[in-house]
Amino acid sequence: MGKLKEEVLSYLKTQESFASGEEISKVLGVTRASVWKNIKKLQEEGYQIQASTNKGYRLVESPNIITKEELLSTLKDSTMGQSIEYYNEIESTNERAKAWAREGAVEGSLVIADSQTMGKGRLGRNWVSPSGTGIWMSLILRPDLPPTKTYQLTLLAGIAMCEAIKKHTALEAGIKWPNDIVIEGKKVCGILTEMSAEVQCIHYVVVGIGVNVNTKKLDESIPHATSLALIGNQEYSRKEIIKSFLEEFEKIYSMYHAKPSLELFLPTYKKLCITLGKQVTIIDRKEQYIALAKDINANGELVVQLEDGTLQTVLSGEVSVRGLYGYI
Ligand code: BT5
Repeated sequence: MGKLKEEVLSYLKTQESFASGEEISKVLGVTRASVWKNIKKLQEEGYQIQASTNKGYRLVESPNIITKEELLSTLKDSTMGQSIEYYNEIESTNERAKAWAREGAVEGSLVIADSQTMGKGRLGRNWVSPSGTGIWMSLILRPDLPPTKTYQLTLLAGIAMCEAIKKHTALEAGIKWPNDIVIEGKKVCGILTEMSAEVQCIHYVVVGIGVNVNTKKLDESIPHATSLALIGNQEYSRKEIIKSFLEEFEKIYSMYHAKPSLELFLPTYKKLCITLGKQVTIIDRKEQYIALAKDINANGELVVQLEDGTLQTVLSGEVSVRGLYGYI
């Protein structure tokens, strides 16, 4: 059923005006009754489809929901998002993506959920993922890279998400090294990259991304968080942001894959990186110290200057970076 519904939706999208039931049934090679059945289903999901006895059907408006059909119908020729699993509710899209990757999911496969009951941050932290408001998704990659470079994909995903947010909302998002996307000093998006690898080769990488899009009231447990809607004072289309992200990421990823170096992307990353030039507290497993964030090096590591003047590199994944007086 899903496939035909998706095809009917795709067809209506290509039409400027009405398409008759007969025309649709001919093009798709199905009966008029099944066209009508699928139109009804789309209407139940919130698509406004005008039906006229003489003229046929016309898509007036798509709802602000994320469905697999909707995404697949807008992502025709891309590798990223070519295969999608969608859940109304799931424990964690990263966990499902890892299982799917072990089952053989191809590169670009995407798991999306409307809500997560056990969304994960880094280092065992929790990610708040309520229904109807956010983007909670995990992208499966199978890069031909040494495993030590995997964390660089997090930086690239951050750039792609900033671009997607800017394109769709015109809001200026920055990156708090390494993986938080921040607007007006508050976190709107987090990225969690996980992988399965041997010493020399990567089996798969899962890039998990959470974005607060239309959240009106954030959970009390996350006072330094915000949403695109709270900043921009309007609701945004989750699927358009997902689509823009996948397009941006696909471009960046293929360039990076052709020449696995951050060189081309560092200027953009540094421009977006709000951590640079700030006094930060570095918190790792053993200790906590204050330093000045000076630079991002060619590997994507943060270079900090300690109080005695010595420079030190900080690897992502191992530490948290906090501003001296709060989150950034
Ligand atoms: C992250 O971790 O920022 C990575 C978050 C990745 C979430 C995505 S959603 C889809 C996929 N499936 C998953 O299960 N996870 C990924 P970290 O840097 O450790 O930040 C976690 C911290 O951010 C928490 O301890 C909270 O303080 C804060 N936080 C939790 N939920 C938040 C939210 N919705 N918005 C902003 N901040 C949040």
